Amino acid sequence: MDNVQMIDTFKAFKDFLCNFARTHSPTRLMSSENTYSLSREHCNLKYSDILPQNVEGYPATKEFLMKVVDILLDFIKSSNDRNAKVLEFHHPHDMTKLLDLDVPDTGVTLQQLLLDCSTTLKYQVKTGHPHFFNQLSCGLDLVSMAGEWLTATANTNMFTYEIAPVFILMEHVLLTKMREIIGWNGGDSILAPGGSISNLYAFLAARHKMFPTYKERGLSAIDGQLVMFTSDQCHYSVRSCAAVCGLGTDNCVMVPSDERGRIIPSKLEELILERKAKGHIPFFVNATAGTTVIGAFDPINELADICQKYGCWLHVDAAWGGGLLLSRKYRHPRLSGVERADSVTWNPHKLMGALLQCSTIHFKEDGLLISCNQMSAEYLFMTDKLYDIKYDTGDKVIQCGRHNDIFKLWLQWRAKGTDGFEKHMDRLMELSEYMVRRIKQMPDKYYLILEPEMVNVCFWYLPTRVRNMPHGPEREKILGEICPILKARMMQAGTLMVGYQPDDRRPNFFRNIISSAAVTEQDVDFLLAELDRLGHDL
Ligand code: HLD
Repeated sequence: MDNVQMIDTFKAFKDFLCNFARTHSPTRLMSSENTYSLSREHCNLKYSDILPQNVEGYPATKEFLMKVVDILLDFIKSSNDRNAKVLEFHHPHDMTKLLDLDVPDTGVTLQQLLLDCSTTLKYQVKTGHPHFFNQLSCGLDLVSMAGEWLTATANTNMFTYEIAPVFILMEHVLLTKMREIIGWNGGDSILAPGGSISNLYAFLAARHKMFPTYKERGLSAIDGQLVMFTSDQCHYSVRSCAAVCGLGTDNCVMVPSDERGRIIPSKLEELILERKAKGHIPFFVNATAGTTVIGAFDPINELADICQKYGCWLHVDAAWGGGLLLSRKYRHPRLSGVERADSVTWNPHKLMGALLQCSTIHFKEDGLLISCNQMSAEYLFMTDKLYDIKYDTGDKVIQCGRHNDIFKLWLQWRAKGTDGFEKHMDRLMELSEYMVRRIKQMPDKYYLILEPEMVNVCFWYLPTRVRNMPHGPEREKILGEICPILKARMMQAGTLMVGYQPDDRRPNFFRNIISSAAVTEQDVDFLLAELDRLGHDL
């Protein structure tokens, strides 16, 4: 065999292997897999054949990444296809068998990685599907997603201006704008990994403001028992501040709420006085703007009066309801008085539809974040840098590394404009009002639990057998038992996802969330018809 023959034989063998790999892959699960096949030239390549390891590897790098993009585009397409399922449910035990999750000693080919990517998305719940109503963060805003793609590619840490100059300036501009929308001039803000951590930042700043030496002296800086107050409907992260920060959850006082889920201000005052009488130090009140389950808004002005009277810090947890600050129609009375707060949590990844995750915490007073959290690590936050070091935001936080959560929000805001966000907020509220109207038009099939203040629509589905029963505790018990069964049917059918939970007043009920730009009136009609189709015989 001469050299040419040998090369030909080798090429033929390589082609055979290539085709074999394409058709016999153990995770060959996508019917459209061939679309994701690399060219013959590249199908046996591995990570080391592309950039950065192989400086000649740009053509293969490009082909590989373009195929990844094809996989992502197909996922986006099917997320927006109302005939496609929201999910393909398998129990963990069965799902494990469908996947090859092993991380091998010897790495796999790029071709296998493409199959891995497509298999991963095949079994992922499509949270951007118009029939996904399950979480406060629903939907897939494609401009924000484009931003996230760019963020991933830029792959930078947000602690210093020197490695993230553009993104740091974007944070500065956008957070200033958000504070203006709250109603403040000046102040300070930071993006945090989620609403819970944002609330923790508020707690830390409040304690620092009242006891500036706590940072150095710890517990000995406080002569007495600190107490915080929040409603019994608040997000659990508020209580977790008391556990994490040394108060103990017994010193996070849960104030009763009214039948609409709003804190009762007179009860708050009573409880503050009760604790003061014991010699405790009330210092922090949390108002929730948009409770997680019911979507209730605490009366901020009334709480601000009480905080003023007793010298407490007022924090507004508007992680959920904050988006409504952008709507002239719905902002008042829900968020009236928010400008009187000392701090505000506001998550653009919820109602505003920014990609997960994007959570902001704002302070009326500038300088607190830095003096509270600064540790002055000399290897990162040198004070003799070439630029104004106030742009090194990393020392304002208790984390070190910070993910870039700003670009996706900035790009989305550029696309929509503030007006576009206002229209978006109004549309979500109108769709929720539409859902409430439809529910009221079908009293035999649906029971509205309360008039919503937000896009949380809480209701029971009434199967045929309970339709003639008078509504009372006995029927509520049956309806509560039905929720998990109906939810299981939804997930097994794969056509719909709506959440359910009990609360302290009633057994399980459904909580529908409309926070996706994909949802239309027809989708609301589909949701109600599908619940009936799946649940009438329960
Ligand atoms: O704490 C919660 C956060 C989110 C979210 O970011 O989507 C609770 C929920 O959602 C929820 O859907 O109950």
